[in-house]
Amino acid sequence: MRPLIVKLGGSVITDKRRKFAVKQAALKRLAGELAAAKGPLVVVHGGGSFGHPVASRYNIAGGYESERQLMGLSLTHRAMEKLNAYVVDSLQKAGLPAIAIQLSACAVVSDGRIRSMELAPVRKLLELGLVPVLYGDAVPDLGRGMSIISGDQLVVHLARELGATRVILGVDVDGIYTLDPRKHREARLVPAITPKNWPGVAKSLGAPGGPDVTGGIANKVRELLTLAELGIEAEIVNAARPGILKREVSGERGLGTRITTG
Ligand code: ATP
Ligand code: IP8
Repeated sequence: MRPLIVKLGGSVITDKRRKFAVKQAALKRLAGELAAAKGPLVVVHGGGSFGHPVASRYNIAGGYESERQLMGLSLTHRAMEKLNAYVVDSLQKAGLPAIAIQLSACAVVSDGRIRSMELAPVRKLLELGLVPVLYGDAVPDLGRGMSIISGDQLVVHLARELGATRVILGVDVDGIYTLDPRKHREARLVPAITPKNWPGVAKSLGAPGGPDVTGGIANKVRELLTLAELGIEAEIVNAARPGILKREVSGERGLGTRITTG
């Protein structure tokens, strides 16, 4: 049951400039595009304007410092649950039997990294033909008390443990550029990132477009490079452009930035 893993970036399903603003139309379209996938599918989504502003306000990513963060952890998770409900609803409406999985109930996290995860239920869901939906979240952390696990780190862990056939990350730009394409007109799309050209590309990358507590685009690539080393190909594509995700889940390649070993 080797699944295809698709992440719907927070930049695509929410408006990162406005707190708790879901992009309903985009979500509906994306759910329809995902329905074109053949075979086992896992969907992961990011925090966008739901998880990030709350996590940032309470500095959850920095670990436990004071009692007020307890409410912060609770509120961050609740914000993510609300976004997740929109995602699951949309997938169901598109005919996909989606089911949410809560990260803090199955992952052991220490110092901001997933150390292990109970995946037997996820494997069984895939075997049955369901679509597990996971998301970046605020979680208890055995080292720091609490931390944030990004959807990107989660995708990489799942891909490794479930032996994914492929990983597709949908964002709101055409892939990875030499500079933030929203701020620099001279930014150029990088069609492929390898361990060899990564140090050069990494140097020029810009900051994320809103409060991002998990490191933005550079962190995304860093996580995906660890997968490439295991022979699992990953691609970052523009899911905000209608049809791109559908083509990718149908087997097309090279519509964005490929992360490979070269
Ligand atoms: P989330 O973490 O909430 O799931 P996401 O995965 O959709 O969000 P971001 O981490 O916000 O995506 O990354 C996408 C954003 O990164 C784009 O909107 C773009 O403006 C910004 N960005 C900054 N630097 C670059 C770059 N060098 N190449 C591509 N995008 C960049
Ligand atoms: O948006 C982080 O996941 P990401 C989720 O994939 C939270 O970085 C809770 C901020």
